[in-house]
Amino acid sequence: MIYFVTGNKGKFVEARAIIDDLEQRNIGYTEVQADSLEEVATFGIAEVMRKLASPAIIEDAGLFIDHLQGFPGVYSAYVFDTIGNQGILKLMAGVENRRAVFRSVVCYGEPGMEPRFFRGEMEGRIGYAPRGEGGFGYDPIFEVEERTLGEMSLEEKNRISHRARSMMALKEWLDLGRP
Ligand code: ITT
Repeated sequence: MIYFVTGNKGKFVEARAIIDDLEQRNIGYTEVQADSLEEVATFGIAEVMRKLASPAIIEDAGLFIDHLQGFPGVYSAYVFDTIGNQGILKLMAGVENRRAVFRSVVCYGEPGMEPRFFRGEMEGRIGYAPRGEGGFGYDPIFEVEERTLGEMSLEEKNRISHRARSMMALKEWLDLGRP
């Protein structure tokens, strides 16, 4: 059994559909201000290992918008909680280049072991208005081939998402016996 330390139920449900053996723990950790998702995760997993001392993962994810030079990126959680999807749509008003990428970095820790990282990405576009009731966070404004992630079922999102890819990479490594 592996703990997934996150306060985000949506993330957990998506990850759990790929790796059976996960249990959500919402014990929190400090998200340092850093330039990369990896750096945030490195500090996070060290803190989690001090608290839990058992196999655990954390995940840092972010939305990187081309036209905004990668913003909100590592600030995605703060930006979502402040200006939200409407704020992003405002920043993108009248912008033609709507290309964006979701990135996920999963960090696996175990007592006495160097942390391991697993990454996933998904390309898409920022829509013009929120659509769909599914998913969480930026899902209603992120389009992949005409539909937003908010309009997809969990199974559909998990066929293409950044998180599904990083979690699949973790799963493969676990299935190989953690080489
Ligand atoms: P934890 O840190 O507790 O895991 P969090 O929601 O703060 O939960 P992140 O810092 O990784 O997680 O998330 C960055 C932001 O990006 C946050 O607002 C999420 O809602 C959003 N986000 C992450 N993955 C997403 C996805 O698959 N679809 C839509 N939004 C997503």
